Amino acid sequence: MAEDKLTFCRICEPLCGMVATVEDDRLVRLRPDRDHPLSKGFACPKGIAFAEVHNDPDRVLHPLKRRPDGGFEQVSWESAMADIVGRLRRIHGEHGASGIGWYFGNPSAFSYSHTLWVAGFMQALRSPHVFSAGSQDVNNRFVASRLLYGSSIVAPVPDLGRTELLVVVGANPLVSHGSVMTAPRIKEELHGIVDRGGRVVVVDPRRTETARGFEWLPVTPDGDAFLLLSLLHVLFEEGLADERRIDRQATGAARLRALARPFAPEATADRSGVPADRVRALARDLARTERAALYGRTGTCLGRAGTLTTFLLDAVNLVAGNLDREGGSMFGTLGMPGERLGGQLLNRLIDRGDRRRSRIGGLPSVLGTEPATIMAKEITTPGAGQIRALLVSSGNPVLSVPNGDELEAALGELDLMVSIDLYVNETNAHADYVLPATTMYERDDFPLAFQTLHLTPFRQATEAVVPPAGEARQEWEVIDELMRGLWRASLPLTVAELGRRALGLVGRRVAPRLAIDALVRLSEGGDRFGLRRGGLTLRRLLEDHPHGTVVAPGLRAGVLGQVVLHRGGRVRLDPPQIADEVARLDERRDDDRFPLRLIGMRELRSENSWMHNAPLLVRGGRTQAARLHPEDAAAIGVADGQPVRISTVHGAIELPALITEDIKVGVVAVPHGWGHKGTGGWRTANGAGAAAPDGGGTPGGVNVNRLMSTDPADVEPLAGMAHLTAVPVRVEAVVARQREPAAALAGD
Ligand SMILES: Nc1nc2c(c(=O)[nH]1)N[C@H]1C(S)=C(S)[C@@H](COP(=O)(O)OP(=O)(O)OC[C@H]3O[C@@H](n4cnc5c(=O)[nH]c(N)nc54)[C@H](O)[C@@H]3O)O[C@H]1N2
Ligand SMILES: Nc1nc2c(c(=O)[nH]1)N[C@H]1C(S)=C(S)[C@@H](COP(=O)(O)OP(=O)(O)OC[C@H]3O[C@@H](n4cnc5c(=O)[nH]c(N)nc54)[C@H](O)[C@@H]3O)O[C@H]1N2
Ligand code: SF4
Ligand SMILES: [Mo]
Repeated sequence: MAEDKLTFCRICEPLCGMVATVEDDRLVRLRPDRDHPLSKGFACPKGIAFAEVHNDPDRVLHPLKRRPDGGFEQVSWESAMADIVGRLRRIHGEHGASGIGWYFGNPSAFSYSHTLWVAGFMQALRSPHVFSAGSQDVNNRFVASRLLYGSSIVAPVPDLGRTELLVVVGANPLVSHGSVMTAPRIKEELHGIVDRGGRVVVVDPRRTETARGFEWLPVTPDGDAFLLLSLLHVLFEEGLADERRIDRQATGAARLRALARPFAPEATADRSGVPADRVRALARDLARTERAALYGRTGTCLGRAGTLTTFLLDAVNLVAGNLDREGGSMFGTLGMPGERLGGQLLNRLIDRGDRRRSRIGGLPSVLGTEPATIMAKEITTPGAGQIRALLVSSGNPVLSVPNGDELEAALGELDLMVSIDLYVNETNAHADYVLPATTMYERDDFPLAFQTLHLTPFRQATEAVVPPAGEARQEWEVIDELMRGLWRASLPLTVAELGRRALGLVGRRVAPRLAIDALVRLSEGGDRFGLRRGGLTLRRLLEDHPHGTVVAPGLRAGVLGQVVLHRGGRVRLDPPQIADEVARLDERRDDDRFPLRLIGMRELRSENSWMHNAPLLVRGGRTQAARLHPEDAAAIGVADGQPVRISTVHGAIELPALITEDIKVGVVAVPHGWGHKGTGGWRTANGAGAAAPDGGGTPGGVNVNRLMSTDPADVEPLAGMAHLTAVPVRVEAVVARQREPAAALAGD
């Protein structure tokens, strides 16, 4: 019998409400939840197509073990776990904790139990080698926040519902649906700004889907720091800075002003690609519009100076008088008693881990994770601290981190590799074990990581809507078993384990949902453990509010004193690290061999590397193509649909050109997440993405990250961010002779 169950999507950050139709414990259909207070019946194609992922015949449903001939065979959980624990013990004995590494990918952020248990495990093990998708995504945000606010975990969000001027820098919310902010129906939110008589300006090298709907301000890739310094220059020098608010909210403004002084718009136009008069006009608008906000995302994170750029975005908001103000850039809080103290303790813990420098390259850690760019070298470089065993959960770093070829080769050198995933992908194709994970609809959940990023404070939790398929298990259960196996084998006791013993919890599972119940009860709308009658508990949230519940009508202004942990609750505008980064801008040199700039882009029907196996998402013929301006195409003599070769010193890829006026001259845009070359077990993805008119595409697409550098000198120094946008490249037409291998693969 069919039954509808209420839940929510956890592929990307809007967390849209979903109705799952379940028949005999099988998920048969997903549709948007019309009664969800925020998403109100919206879901994107990926959210709907997830039913195909869930029921994918290529999904891994049993533990797989590598056979000597390289293939996989099905084994029992018992034998897999016993072998893994035994080998980890041996490696730990011979090489110490730092012989063991863990990479956890993007989907882990959407599972509270997964995140908490990986962190707990690696903390207990005390290995420095924890890696995540963060160093390819957002770690610069955490470091900029640490400098500005004294807290790594504070991030402002643009108050879309009340702003009159939104400046989007390096984000494409009409496709990505918004990131580092949770705002379902974001397209409507943006149109709402214009309907109220306001404006949306999109600063991007490409006239994106978002830019096309609003005002496009083209920028040179990686020119943002120059543009932002010039905005500050104009705000200060034209007397537009909101001095009263600055005095109240911040320290170090005089130094920031001095830092921005040499960056008059006339002096930076060359570097930012934005004409001086437009910069001056924008600065004036930001200062004079009552409610204005600047918002930046991956386009501002993945260049050479992501921490600086993110720092400057917030600084412009503050100096123009738009920080911590309705309609401006605002801070979400949990509304918990003692939240500031809790933040202080948490940050102290984070800081302790983050003071470490990596063995290779001496790079910083962020939230306890090292830059994934150096993961391959940490595996291949001999000496104390060399990684011998790697665990990968919900990640596909061969396609997502710089230089996938180097990483792939490195994986072959490991003594043990274990992955927990839904699929055999291009990364865990090299594993000794692939352990089957539950999908999001087979686990209970609460979006822990996104609680303070909601533009409308909101709580929703879900139970699993179906039992695990096959022998799939939740990540935390696997990790729990690993931990118990290792400690039973009497690894040195850690503080965490001593705590467990003291609490009499030895041999007992502490379910992660206990922690979530406490958070729901203590935060806004919660029952405060009985002090507030009728308030939320996790159980009430699940039973009485299956569509979720809004806990406050909007974000509150005037919370800066609470969220900022620097002395006096004031934002710090003059950290020396930022002055150093500004000085470093001068060191940028062009290389005539690589005259174009490569940028990334996301596609509506992809989610990084992992949804190309869903027939609904790849139907109709999709081509992974390189967007190129007609002038650049003419210069190399390539016509629309014909193949181009893009190269750097690190590698080369070939894919069809898509010639378009919607990109700045000198810029080429290529989507990431492709490059399914048949090593992974996803049969549809391996053939997708090649539908160019003349067959110039490669089935499975190509991995753009083959072009990227893993030289520690190319890693952003403050946050260890990978350099993935504004990458200098050469683009050439592919002559027929050169492209035989691709053509052969395409079968023509
Ligand atoms: N459909 C879909 N949605 C997704 C994802 C997906 O793969 N597909 N991925 C999810 C994930 S993991 C994330 S992190 C978010 C990301 O969310 P967004 O950051 O909003 O997504 P992008 O489309 O990568 O937008 C980055 C924009 O920056 C521009 N850009 C590139 N270089 C520069 C530069 O130097 N300066 C400026 N100003 N702009 C630049 C690009 O042209 C692009 O438009 O999206 C999430 N949502
Ligand atoms: N050039 C370039 N590279 C980029 C980016 C870019 O903009 N340009 N963006 C970067 C960004 S923002 C990100 S977030 C990274 C993503 O990088 P990764 O996280 O390394 O890769 P994904 O492609 O997201 O792969 C996720 C894996 O998790 C599996 N999975 C999905 N759901 C679950 C689950 O519930 N449990 C488990 N155990 N597994 C699951 C999928 O099958 C897939 O194998 O890519 C980064 N790489
Ligand atoms: S935008 Fe799409 S993928 Fe993202 S949460 Fe909503 S339905 Fe899921
Ligand atoms: Mo991401």
